[in-house]
Amino acid sequence: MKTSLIVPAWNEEEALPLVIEEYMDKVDEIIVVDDGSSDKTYEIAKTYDVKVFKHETNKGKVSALRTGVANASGDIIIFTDADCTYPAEYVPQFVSELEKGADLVLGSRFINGINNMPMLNMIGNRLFSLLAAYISCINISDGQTGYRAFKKENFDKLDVDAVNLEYETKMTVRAAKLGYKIVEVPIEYRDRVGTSKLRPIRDGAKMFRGLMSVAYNETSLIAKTIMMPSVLFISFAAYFGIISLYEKIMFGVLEHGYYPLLTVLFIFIAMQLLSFGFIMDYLTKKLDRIEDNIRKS
Ligand SMILES: Nc1nc2c(ncn2[C@@H]2O[C@H](COP(=O)(O)OP(=O)(O)OP(=O)(O)O)[C@@H](O)[C@H]2O)c(=O)[nH]1
Ligand SMILES: [Mg+2]
Repeated sequence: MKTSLIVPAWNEEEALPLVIEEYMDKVDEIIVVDDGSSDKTYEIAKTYDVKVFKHETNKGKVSALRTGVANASGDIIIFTDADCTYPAEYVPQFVSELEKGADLVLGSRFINGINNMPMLNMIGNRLFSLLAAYISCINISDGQTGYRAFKKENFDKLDVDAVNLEYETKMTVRAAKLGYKIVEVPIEYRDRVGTSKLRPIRDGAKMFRGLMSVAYNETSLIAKTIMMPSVLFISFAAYFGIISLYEKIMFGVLEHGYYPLLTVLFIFIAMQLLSFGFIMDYLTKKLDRIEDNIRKS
């Protein structure tokens, strides 16, 4: 199968040449999309034997990825960043996993441990992965990774609504919700070359919103119905929790000694309902997917 590597690049004049040279003999075609850079990214890309596209203004990473896929001729699409963080050596493994039947291959930065990511990004990444794993009932260590591969024919299904770095997480959750087979390949994550484009708080907030919206939109009606009452129980928990705190702070002792117990109980019920709903959702989607595969074969 033919492989197309998509490299979205926004002001990456320092790192881009290294990325192109490293991947050159690992893939059949490299597509660089310059996302309205103000530095020499475009001119540098043009000096190589790769396809280069240019956005006149900065449109965001996702727009760059889409331009890349639209112009790719391969059957397999690989995404990587233009900052030299993702080593090219894993490409053959990605391809082999897809050939063995994976629908989405993720290069996981966390399976083998990582020590060169800033603390805040690290905590954010771990939290998002846990949350994504919880709502999609799958065990993934790195749902945010920018290094990933899939068959081009699946792109329409995987292409979620997003602008920047919330895209990857949403795509991973969508894939899980669709019952796709997701395989993680442990990778080494290197220090970035050039300056970071990530704004942890802003991008983190967007990622959280994205995750919630994809969780809502991709969950089946039956699962939503099961989970709906949890809102009620969370409200109860909040009510009793706030009163307990208030009494403790104002009077030092609790007038209603059993309120904290009720708080915990309601949180527990809400969690149970949510978990049950997510599992129901996972099972129905998985069965649909198995039926689909049987029909196709
Ligand atoms: N953030 C961002 N990245 C873009 C944009 N357009 C293209 N990119 C590219 O998308 C990739 C991801 O951006 P990075 O800055 O590496 O983000 P990150 O990997 O989450 O964080 P760091 O590697 O720590 O900087 C890079 O190759 C960027 O050049 C854009 O509008 N915003
Ligand atoms: Mg990066």
